[in-house]
Amino acid sequence: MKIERMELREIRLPLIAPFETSFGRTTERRIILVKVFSDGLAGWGECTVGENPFYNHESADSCWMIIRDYVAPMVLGYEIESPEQVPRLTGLIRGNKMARGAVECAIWDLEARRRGKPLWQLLGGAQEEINCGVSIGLEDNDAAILKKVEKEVAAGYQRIKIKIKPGRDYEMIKAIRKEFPEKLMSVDANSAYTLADADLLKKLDEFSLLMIEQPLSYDDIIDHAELQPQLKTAICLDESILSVDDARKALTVGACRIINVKLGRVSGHTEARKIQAYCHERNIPVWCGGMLEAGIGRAHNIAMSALPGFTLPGDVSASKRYWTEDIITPPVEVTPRGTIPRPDGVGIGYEVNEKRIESLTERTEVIR
Ligand code: OSB
Ligand code: MG
Repeated sequence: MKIERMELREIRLPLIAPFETSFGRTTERRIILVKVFSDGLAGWGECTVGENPFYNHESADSCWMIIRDYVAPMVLGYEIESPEQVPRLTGLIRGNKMARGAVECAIWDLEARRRGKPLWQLLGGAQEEINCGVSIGLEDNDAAILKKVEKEVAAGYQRIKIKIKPGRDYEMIKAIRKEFPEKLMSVDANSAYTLADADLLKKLDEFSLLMIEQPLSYDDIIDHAELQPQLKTAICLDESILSVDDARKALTVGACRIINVKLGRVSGHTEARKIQAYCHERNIPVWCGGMLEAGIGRAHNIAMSALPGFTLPGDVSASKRYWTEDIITPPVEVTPRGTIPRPDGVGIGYEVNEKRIESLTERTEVIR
C-alpha cells in the first residue's frame, strides 16, 4: 500500500473530572488525531502525548511539528508492504516515539481494514476479553480518594491503581487498604522519588500491593535495579521502557518484575508486540497503560491488550470515566466483571464519529 495523503487534526476534549499525577493536573485534553488514506480506505491513529513535556520530553505541539515535518514525508508515497516497516521508515528520527507511534498505529488500522480483519486479529490477539483496572489520580484528601475507589470497585474493575507522591503516600494507602483489605491494588509514583526515599518505599510492602510503578527517575534503570531487591513489592517500569531493548536491559539487571506497555511511549504496535513477545517467553507479566486516550487511542489499546501475556488488568477503562461523549461509537464499555470484550469489527473495531470530531477540531492540516 502507498499512503497517498495524511490528515492531522487537533481536537480539544474536556475531561469529566481533572486528573492529577505527581507531575501535574489535566483538565482538558488536546489530542492529535492522524488519518491516513490509501486506495479509497482510511486508517486512524491517536497521538498519546500529553499537553506538556512533563511525562516524557514530547508535547502536543512537538508531536504536531514532528509528524508534519518529519514522519509524514518519510512515510507518504512509499510502497509499504507491512506496517512493521514503518518504524524503519521513520528510524532516522531519534526519540519522538509518540509522534511516530501515532502514524504507525494509523497504518496498522488501515492495513487491518484492507485485509478485512479486526486489528487485534492482525496483531495476533488471542484473548476474547481484556482485564481492566483503573488509575485514580491524586486528590486533596483521603475522603475524596476513598469515594473514588469505592465507586470503581463497585463498577467491577479488577485492580485499583492509586497515584502517589511525597506526602501523599504511606498514610493515604494505609487508609485505603483499611477499607479495601482484599482488593488488587497498585500505586504509581510517576518518578516522584529517589533512592534516598528507599525506607519509605520499603514501608509500602505492608500493603501487599501488586506493584509500585515507576518510583524513580523517568530515564533510569540502574537505580531501580538497586531498589528492587530491597522491596518485597514488584517494581513495574513505565516511563523508562521505550523499546524491547530497554525491557531486556531492565529485566536483565533486575530493575523491575513487571512492565507497563504504552503504545505511544514505545512508538506503536510493532515495538509493543516485540516487548510482549520478549516478556511472554520469559513469563514476565505485561499490561497496557493509559494516557487518558479518547476512543481511537483506547481502541488501539484494546487491540494490543488481546495479545497473549497481557494478563494483568490494564489501565484501559470505560469511555464514560473520561468523556461526556467519546469520538467513537459505541463508546468503550466495561462488563460488571471488569472486562472489555474485543470488538468484532474490522480495523480498530469501533466506528469513528467524524461529525463529533469535526465539532471538536481546533486545527487541521493535510499532508500529501
Ligand atoms: O503513568 O500511567 C501513567 C495518565 C497520564 C500520564 C501517565 C499516566 C497516566 C495514568 C492514567 O495513570 C491512565 C488512564 O486512565 O488513561
Ligand atoms: Mg505510569
